[in-house]
Amino acid sequence: MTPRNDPSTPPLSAHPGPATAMNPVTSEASHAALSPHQPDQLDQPVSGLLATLDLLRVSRRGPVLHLQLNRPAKRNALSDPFIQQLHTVFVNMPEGVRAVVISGQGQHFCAGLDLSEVVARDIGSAVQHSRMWHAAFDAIQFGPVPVVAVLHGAVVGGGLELASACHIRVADDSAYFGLPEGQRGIFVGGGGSARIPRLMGVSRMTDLMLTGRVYDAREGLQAGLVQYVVPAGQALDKGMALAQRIATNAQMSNYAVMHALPRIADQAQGLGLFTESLMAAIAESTSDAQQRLKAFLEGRADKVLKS
Ligand code: 1HE
Repeated sequence: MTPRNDPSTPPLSAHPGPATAMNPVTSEASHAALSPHQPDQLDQPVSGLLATLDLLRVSRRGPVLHLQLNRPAKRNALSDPFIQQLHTVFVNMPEGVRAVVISGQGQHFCAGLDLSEVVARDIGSAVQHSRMWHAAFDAIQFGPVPVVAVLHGAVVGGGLELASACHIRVADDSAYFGLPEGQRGIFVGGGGSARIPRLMGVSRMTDLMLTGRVYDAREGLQAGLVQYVVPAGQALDKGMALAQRIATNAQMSNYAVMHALPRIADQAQGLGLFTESLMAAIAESTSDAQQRLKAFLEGRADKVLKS
């Protein structure tokens, strides 16, 4: 079986010309994916299409692709080309990448929607604008590989929507979370109403939107917005280490976690259990799974130990 990317929307390439969507998962795990964490590896620049994206700084550390939001003068506010460039990356994932880290340049992760671009739109184009964000963020959530968001400073509005499309969120102590749409006279449009309540519940999101309440990093952790909080300045190291670890998993297992788990959670229990049985059978039938199981039974694999 060769699973494919979910997003059916064509790539919103910021560049003319065909964008080649890679096949995200092969039936055989690459041995590159099994290479151990190498903390001394340095970020390498990428070449080709991804190197031409001016709003993202893209580099690679072994199997991990690092995307830095690169518009610090505007606090990484998400303009239309910014959203298109993010989408382009996830439908043009370089061969051998097994996990992605997204972080922000400057003092803040992301100030959300570029408010200077919000002009009076007719209803049709406003819907299209929101759907463009949906397509890009779906390409992240249901894309080829797991994504770790590294958060610091402001993570607000569309910035929180972007973070919520990622699979793991690591915040440092400087991070704070808000949804100022209410104050701006608008509504979430980047998938926030679907994703954020799944992390912290409708009532907490309602509070943030109605009252303008801002959570600090610890409150974000307690609410379920982030899974890790580390001291200021350490989130990138932590996020990178997690991504390197994720990259050593069997690709089909990662695929199942990203694509099957959230869908099963949305299904009635009977449907979910049936979906689970299919996904479990697919995962354990890969040669990668067979090799890993054999390695454990022969005493060649790590045990699960208390950390
Ligand atoms: C921006 C934006 C932006 C900064 N769009 N230009 N998002 C918001 O409501 C958050 C608005 N931004 C802020 O509250 C603050 O800028 C921050 C707390 C994020 C950062 O403050 P600070 O003091 O570090 O920076 P600054 O001086 O406010 O901003 C620096 C520049 O970035 C300045 O431009 P400059 O030309 O005067 O230097 C700002 O105008 C610009 N800037 N944030 C445009 N967001 C799909 S729907 C999603 C809906 C939403 O995301 S609503 C939430 C929008």
